[in-house]
Amino acid sequence: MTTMRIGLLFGGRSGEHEVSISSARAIARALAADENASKYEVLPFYIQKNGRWLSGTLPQQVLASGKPLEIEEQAGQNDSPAGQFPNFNAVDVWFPVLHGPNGEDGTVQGLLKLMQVPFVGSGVLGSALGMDKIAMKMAFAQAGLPQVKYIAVNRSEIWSNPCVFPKLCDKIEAELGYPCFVKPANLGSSVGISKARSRAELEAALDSAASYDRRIIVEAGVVARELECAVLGNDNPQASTVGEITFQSDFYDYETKYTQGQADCSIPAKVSGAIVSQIQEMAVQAFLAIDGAGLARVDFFYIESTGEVLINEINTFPGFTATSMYPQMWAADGISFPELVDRLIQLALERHGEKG
Ligand code: G1L
Repeated sequence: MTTMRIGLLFGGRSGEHEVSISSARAIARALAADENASKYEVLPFYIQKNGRWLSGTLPQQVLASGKPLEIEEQAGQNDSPAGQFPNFNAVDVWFPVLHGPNGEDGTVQGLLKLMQVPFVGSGVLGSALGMDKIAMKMAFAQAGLPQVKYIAVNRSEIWSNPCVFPKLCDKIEAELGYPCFVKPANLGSSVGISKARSRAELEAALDSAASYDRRIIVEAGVVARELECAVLGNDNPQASTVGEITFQSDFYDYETKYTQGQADCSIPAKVSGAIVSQIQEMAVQAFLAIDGAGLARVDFFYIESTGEVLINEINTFPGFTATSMYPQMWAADGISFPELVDRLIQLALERHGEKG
């Protein structure tokens, strides 16, 4: 049997550069594990923080060390992003282990699709909808999935017209109230997110979010438990055991939670079988609503006092190290990390073979 060449595309211009290196390392290790080693060969391609593409031995070094490659300020042929652009004929299946606001929001998928090569994960539409919170919520609403109340805002409503801004704040107060959460619509970054408890805080929060993204979302605050479910598949996706994220009470403020990730997880979540079934069903619906492919992690709010389950968001690029939630939830169903990586490659080939 000839080995299949797996192109690992990692690093990238986003704030998640280091996370991308960790995930790519975990995937490379899984491809070299006993059950996969005879089937696959890893070819790493590394995008530096300045956007320059590298192939050959340097990406191997980055994978081995787990550390970003320092950027050398050398003028020359290699400065352009396409410096050492990959030879697309040298790879059988791609793993785009990239995320973030700087061009990986469906654009890398567009490049791979244009090159007519198989790749792991969602396509252009699914990746783009998974990245933009406003478009994602519109897709969820259309699918009839319950979610927290929200208002979509454009930067121009905040910055350009002094008559519009007070009206916008009035509307947010009337429809959402306090506390509410103001976020850049682009999920790639955790920066620019704030909790508003008053008019003054709302005004400051909107101004801050507008400096990060043209599109902004304001969400009503809820007191809820946070549950997650992993989805795997293409046209007939399967949902995993449900997990719960808990936050140490001392750190239970929004900023800390999202910037420092002070979280513990418990798998399976301690909730009733009925809640588990409801979440699994909603996770699959959400995956189909955004045209997901391969994998996604779907996050929920569970309001215990009323029994309500609301969808929070879908992540088509979940954390992907051996200790991340996504692989852990599948591990609870008996799917090991190397097996998960193997299945994702099979799903990529399956999707590539279909028309459209
Ligand atoms: F290729 C997969 F499997 F679809 C894939 C790609 C990227 C899985 C998970 C990720 N995750 C990330 O890239 C990251 C957000 C953890 C780092 Cl940038």
